Amino acid sequence: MTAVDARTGTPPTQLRFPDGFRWGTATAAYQIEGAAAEDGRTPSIWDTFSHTPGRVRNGDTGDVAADHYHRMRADVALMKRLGVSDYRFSVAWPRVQPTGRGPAHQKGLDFYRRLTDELLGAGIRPVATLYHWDLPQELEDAGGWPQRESADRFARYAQLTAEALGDRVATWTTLNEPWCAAFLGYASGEHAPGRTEPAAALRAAHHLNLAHGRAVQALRAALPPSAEISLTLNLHAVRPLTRSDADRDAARRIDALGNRIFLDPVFHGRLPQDLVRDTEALTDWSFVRDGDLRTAREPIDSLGVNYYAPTVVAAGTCPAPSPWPGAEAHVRFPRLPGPRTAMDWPVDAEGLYELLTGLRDRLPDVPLLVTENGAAYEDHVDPAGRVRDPERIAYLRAHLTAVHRAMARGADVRGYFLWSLLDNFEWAYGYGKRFGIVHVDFGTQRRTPKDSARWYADVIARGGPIACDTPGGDA
Ligand code: IFM
Repeated sequence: MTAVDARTGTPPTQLRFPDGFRWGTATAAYQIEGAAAEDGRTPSIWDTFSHTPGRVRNGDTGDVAADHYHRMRADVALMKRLGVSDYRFSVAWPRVQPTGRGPAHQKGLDFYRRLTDELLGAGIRPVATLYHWDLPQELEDAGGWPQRESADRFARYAQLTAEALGDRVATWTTLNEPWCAAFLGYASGEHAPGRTEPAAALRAAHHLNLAHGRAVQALRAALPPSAEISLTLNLHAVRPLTRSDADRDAARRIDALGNRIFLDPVFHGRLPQDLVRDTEALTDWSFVRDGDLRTAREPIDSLGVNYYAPTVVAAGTCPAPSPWPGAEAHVRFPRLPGPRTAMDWPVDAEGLYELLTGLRDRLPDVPLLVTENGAAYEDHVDPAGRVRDPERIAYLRAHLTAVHRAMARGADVRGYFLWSLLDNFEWAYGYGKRFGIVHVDFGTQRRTPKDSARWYADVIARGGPIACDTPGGDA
């Protein structure tokens, strides 16, 4: 941390977020819980995928993960020490409704009853996500998200979960990052279930929107009127490489496939017409039935935004299969110079500012939560038992500064959830990428708070970080 601003020579600015701003951490069930076959849990698409040779680096699976299922109390105690006000976790569908059909499974629900009791006892508000990618394998065997039935099944699961936990969970998110579920899962095949069927991916996206709307209806019926219902999207901060018409058209295509394919149905009850045109060689969209878009537009109380890096787009081509059905012949994603995280993602806090101020303009009446933001770096416990992660602190400081700046310009951001509390199973990358502010030794399950954990606790205690020197980064 600098004593004076490098450019102006003035003392650093202490940013203050408003009272009541929600300071949280986030995780997801398959990434941390482990206990994959315990207490009646059945396999999800991620169990199948991770056990398929060649799908996940190093053959890693979520069988044990961070063993949170057995260490939940200690993990909540860690969060209490951080001082977070909120904890965003996901409920494992195959734990609470094994096979995705039939009645609720009480033993599975009991884990989330214990977790939420523990959180409430620690003064932490539980924020439950219903779907963070663990579709019961039986539902994939029946066709998965490209099949309409999955939306019906999801609504029923939402109802069962809300009936069980609605007395203690006030904030609910239907889906996490449906873009990843649809396009990494069914178009590029990088994620479970690993299919490379671009037309099916577009069907999946529609059925995820429908599932969201049906789940909102089920949640409203099961929860008290005070419940907050939300959806989390990994919106793309799309930037054309240049202002040329060709690059701008490439950016338009990615904005349609990455953002408006969800925003337009959910907030306006319509499909983007340019998307329909762009994808006409793949589908006529006749799977969209009367009333579906009205259902998808069921009102919600806030929008969750996950942001890691911007998406810079130019006219060109990209190799298929890609997560961009119908766009491969029109777009490329140039690699820009500058700092990168261990995921090889650029560090660019300006993208978060652009995203939040863009949403202020696109959806002026919708409160926002930053439901994920964070970075992976190569972390090690040093001989003194300390994990020094200055790059992560710089990343977080820059992004929080961007959030603060967006709020000062009218973006209605109500909270920030750092991804992630713990090092965890980073999907197709396995355990090689560490996003946690708490280091996990996956051999011993020992937890070591990193320097960033202490830094975040300090930020929460002060109500904000020291601003970084430059708007877009921490140079
Ligand atoms: O780990 C993931 C998380 O599950 C969803 N959002 C992005 C994170 C980092 O890749």
